[in-house]
Amino acid sequence: MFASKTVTIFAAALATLYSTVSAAPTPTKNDITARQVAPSGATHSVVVGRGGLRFDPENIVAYPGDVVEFHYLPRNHSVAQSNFANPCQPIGPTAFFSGFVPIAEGQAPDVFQITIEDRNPIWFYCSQTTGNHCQSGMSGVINQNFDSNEFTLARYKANAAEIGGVSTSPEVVGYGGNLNARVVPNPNPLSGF
Ligand SMILES: *[C@@H]1O[C@H](CO)[C@@H](O)[C@H](O)[C@H]1NC(C)=O
Ligand SMILES: [Cu+2]
Repeated sequence: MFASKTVTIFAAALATLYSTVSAAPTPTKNDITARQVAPSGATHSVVVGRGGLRFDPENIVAYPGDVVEFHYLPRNHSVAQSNFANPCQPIGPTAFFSGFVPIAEGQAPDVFQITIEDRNPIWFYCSQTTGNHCQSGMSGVINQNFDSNEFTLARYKANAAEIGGVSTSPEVVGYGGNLNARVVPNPNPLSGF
């Protein structure tokens, strides 16, 4: 449903572009629509545990319809959804959760995916309590509000270190409500990072 709507809008924008190709190059409303719609469907890979207790990248910009895909490096990490106000804790019963992924070498055979549905910030953390990963800075955000000096990833991490307490894991693996969280086979398990 999303895809066909996207195609329709994009086709309309393209038609407008072609019909105005010899006109003055002033941006039109339709040009702006085309630029906003075009990024849909991208997959953003996040490497869990690259460079120590962190996600890489840890600050992601994604559009509705994009997939964020988590690949795990060795140790025993997880990906869990929180909100800004309660770092290192599940956002509630709808929180997405990858489960723990212990791995000795290479990349885990499975990846964890969510599909972005809007531009609202999505906060996530590793809920590993052995070594206090979240309190040590293992957290990230999708679509941080860059107009705010308050709701930043740096502030989330500072709060996690200060008030994160002992991390809690969501009870259910997967879920994530409309984000449609799921564990799927790693499409490229032999690739290095
Ligand atoms: C991974 O971490 C979880 C949560 O701390 C723990 O229950 C599990 O035993 C660990 N697995 C391994 C293989 O260390
Ligand atoms: Cu971790």
